Amino acid sequence: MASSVKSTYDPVEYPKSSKNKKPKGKITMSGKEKDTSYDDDFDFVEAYDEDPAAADERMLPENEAMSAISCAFVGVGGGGGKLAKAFLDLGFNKTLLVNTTEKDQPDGVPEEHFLLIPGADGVGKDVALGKDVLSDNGALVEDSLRTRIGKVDWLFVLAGGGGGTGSACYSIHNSLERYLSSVGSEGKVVYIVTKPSAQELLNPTIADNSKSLLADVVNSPHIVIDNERQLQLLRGKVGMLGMYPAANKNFAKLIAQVLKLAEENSPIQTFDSKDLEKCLSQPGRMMVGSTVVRDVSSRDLGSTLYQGCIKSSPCPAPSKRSQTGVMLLVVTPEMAGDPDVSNKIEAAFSYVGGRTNTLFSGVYLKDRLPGLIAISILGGM
Ligand SMILES: Nc1nc2c(ncn2[C@@H]2O[C@H](COP(=O)(O)OP(=O)(O)OP(=O)(O)O)[C@@H](O)[C@H]2O)c(=O)[nH]1
Ligand SMILES: [Mg+2]
Repeated sequence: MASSVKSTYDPVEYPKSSKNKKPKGKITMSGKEKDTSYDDDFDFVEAYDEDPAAADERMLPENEAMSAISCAFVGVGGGGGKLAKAFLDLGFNKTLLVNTTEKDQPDGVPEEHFLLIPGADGVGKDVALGKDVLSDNGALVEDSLRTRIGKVDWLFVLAGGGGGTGSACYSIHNSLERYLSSVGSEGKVVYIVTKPSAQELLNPTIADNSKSLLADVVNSPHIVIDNERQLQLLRGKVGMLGMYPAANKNFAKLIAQVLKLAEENSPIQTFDSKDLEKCLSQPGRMMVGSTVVRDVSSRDLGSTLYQGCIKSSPCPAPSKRSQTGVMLLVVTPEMAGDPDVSNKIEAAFSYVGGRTNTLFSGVYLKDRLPGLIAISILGGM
């Protein structure tokens, strides 16, 4: 029945002059008239016999990207929307872009993925106004998630810190949680928020907005993307114009890879969906990073992998000892078959294990790789 719940915001179409027309038979759930010429004693059987309620045509198609957990992405504000688009581009169809204006929306996103919050045409970096507008429309957001996303377990909320809309995203937190529990979800809301570049932080409004967002999400599971770090990693590799799209795409691919690997089986060591959920539900900040090591004969492979993931991560470096740590390695069958490399991989896990309270690890085989690939997540910081 959930799919027949009508949005309170839908214009209700009342049938014209239906007042005086009394239906002859009984009207069934599908609105069709039913023959009532026989006894009523057994009419209950047909109550269970209805065609399933027609799927809501606004329901977004299922995700095509492989993932160990059922999830959706909600981008709030301009930057959040662009980040969300990067996930949509990878096949996460359960993606919704929420904004207070139609103007700063990324191109190439079909209309059904947009949710325009009425009441203000943008909030012009005013986070207090952003919070008012968003929280006034909490029910609209909640309702749209139910009708367009349907049932998922995990909700990733993406927002650019610094602006007025994205920085206000936590004001709909209760609505998001209500939506999740109303669909019987077993996951949580995970925030992915950006920190403005050094140049942008010189502006006090941007700095304050960003600070307020970071304070809002501090006790929720969240990932901070440091735009300064990210831009520095990409400077010289892509032009100004392509900087954010390239950065967003890289980040989305990194997260998508984690979601996918947790779905795959490994003949060596599997990081499964329960492990992933354990990490994602850890309150506090998460850091995600990856690296590739071409020379696997390196003596201190453990520190090379761990430090490499931290150094090339778009997230700020780990601030303290993490509660949970994940080390996923993707190796070629040759590497896995080499006893020397295998020993070093074991040592690498102990190295990371010594730096986190609970270590989750996985080793996956792939045929053609540029080297040994490591993806690490440190959580609960
Ligand atoms: N990583 C990343 N960060 C972005 C991107 N676009 C914007 N940002 C960052 O997000 C910050 C906030 O900008 P917006 O998201 O456009 O602001 P907004 O949430 O729409 O807020 P208002 O326009 O004031 O309503 C910027 O200062 C940038 O630091 C993007 O595509 N990727
Ligand atoms: Mg904006």
